[in-house]
Amino acid sequence: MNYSTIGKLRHDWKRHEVETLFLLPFNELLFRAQTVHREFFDPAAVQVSSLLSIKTGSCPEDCAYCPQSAYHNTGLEEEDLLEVRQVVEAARKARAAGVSRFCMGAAWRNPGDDDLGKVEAMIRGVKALGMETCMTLGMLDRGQAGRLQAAGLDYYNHNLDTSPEFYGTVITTRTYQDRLNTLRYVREAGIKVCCGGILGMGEERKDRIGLLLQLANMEQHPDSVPVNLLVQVEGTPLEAVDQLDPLEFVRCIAVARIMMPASLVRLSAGRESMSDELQALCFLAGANSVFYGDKLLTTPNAETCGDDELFGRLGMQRMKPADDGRAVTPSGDISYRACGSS
Ligand code: SAM
Ligand code: DTB
Ligand code: SF4
Repeated sequence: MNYSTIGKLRHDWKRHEVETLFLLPFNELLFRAQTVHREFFDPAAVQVSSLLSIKTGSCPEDCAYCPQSAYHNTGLEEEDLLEVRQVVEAARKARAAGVSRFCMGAAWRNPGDDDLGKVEAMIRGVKALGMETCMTLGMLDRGQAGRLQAAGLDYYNHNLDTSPEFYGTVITTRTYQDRLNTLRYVREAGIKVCCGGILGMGEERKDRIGLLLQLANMEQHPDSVPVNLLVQVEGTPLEAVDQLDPLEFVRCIAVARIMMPASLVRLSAGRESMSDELQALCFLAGANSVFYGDKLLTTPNAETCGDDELFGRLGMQRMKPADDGRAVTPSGDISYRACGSS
């Protein structure tokens, strides 16, 4: 691969090129990823999203990683679709905590048309607060994607999760093509795409490469790429899977940054189990977005106090809504309050 092509948006990545990136000495890979990152983003800028589960549990899909699948007994407390005012209130609190994007997730295979009215009202209510909106509701048809766009939805999260080859060992109730179809309807409707995957599900490097190839060779790169580290939940089939080498996780972030240089790469689920130093390496490798807040959808997230402290220690500045992260001018104020101090 020609190093000088790094930094340009490409949609024709070949497997052998990605394999070559993974085989680089770690420091060389991180240097290249950080170089690309700086061509497209202010390296001190971090985009901060928060999550709310708007409908929890008893999902008809059999995703082996997910605590919300009705196929697994995880002791999760189920909850029907929340009321619009509950959702807007949660978003208001998140905004007050400095969050720019509010992501709402539902444990559905697909939304019913009856539910969409309420979901549209949620989008309008959260947008009225001046926040970016993101929804993840499962599969959509063209009409539903159009309705969400008309309600003002900014992003739709729909993950490919892993390679096409490994997909069937993790999920049997839908196909990779189902996922690609929804992603196409979302793009065609004019909604920004948030699409990534989960690492550490027992897949091999070739599957991680397969996922990255799918994402980076889309006609348009996903605007946001969430990279989740599996949260191993008791009662799911993946509760005891071998843990991924943390440095392999960092390599994946770096390769994602190089392949999709203009996308937000989000250090997503799994941060609770990561040290500050590992997260700092992920930021160095090009991650520039996180989920912030005490909870992900149903599992605990890294604590907000610890995150504030970490951003302070690393001199990172939060992006504002609609900020593209290209030119966040560091304020020079990198003071921070340690957790627990008044
Ligand atoms: N039901 C919708 C769907 O599957 O698209 C939306 C909600 S689903 C929980 C959203 C994403 O959460 C999944 O695509 C998966 O990538 C991620 N996820 C679920 N359980 C996870 C876990 N235990 N660890 C890491 N990521 C997980
Ligand atoms: C994404 O890629 N990760 C988020 C969000 N998109 C919806 C979800 C993580 C869920 C982790 C398990 C849980 O809390 O239920
Ligand atoms: Fe349902 Fe989404 Fe969980 Fe799969 S990942 S079981 S579709 S909530």
